[in-house]
Amino acid sequence: MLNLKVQDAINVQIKKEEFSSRLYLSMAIWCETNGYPGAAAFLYRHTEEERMHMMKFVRYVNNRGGKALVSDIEKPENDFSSLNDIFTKILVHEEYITESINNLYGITMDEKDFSTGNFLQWFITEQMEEENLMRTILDKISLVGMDKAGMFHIDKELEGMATAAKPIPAV
Ligand code: OFO
Repeated sequence: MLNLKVQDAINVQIKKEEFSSRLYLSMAIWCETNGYPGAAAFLYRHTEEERMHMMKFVRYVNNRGGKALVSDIEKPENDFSSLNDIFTKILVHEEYITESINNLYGITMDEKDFSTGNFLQWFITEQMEEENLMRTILDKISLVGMDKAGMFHIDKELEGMATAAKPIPAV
């Protein structure tokens, strides 16, 4: 049976993962309607990844004899000023999620729930990878500044990343 404190903390994380998915969906829509089809493809994929994260937590809670919770969720921001604005906000958001996963891990250690701690290792690695990826993209965006041709290439590169990415595993 899953420790109740851990279950409650995971249910809060489920809400955050769902919010991440909806935030990236909102960003993808902005990109698609503002001439960045590659960034849109990249972010549509990221939307699905976040949903997969959410589902991983949902299935984990239920499989451990607990009950996952679907919560009310706030509306994400839906107007952005540029790709730079979007990727800056993604990085800030991912840093917040990393902190949240680390806090969750801290709760599992306090509660001596080592199985959940072990389960969280996947997310800890995932967060490091996501932060690195977003930092790399943001560096490139900063480098081209307002240059339209540079932006076009970044958009193409993001499209390539979306196409080359492995299929999202079913949870
Ligand atoms: Fe972006 O990793 Fe989940 O939230």
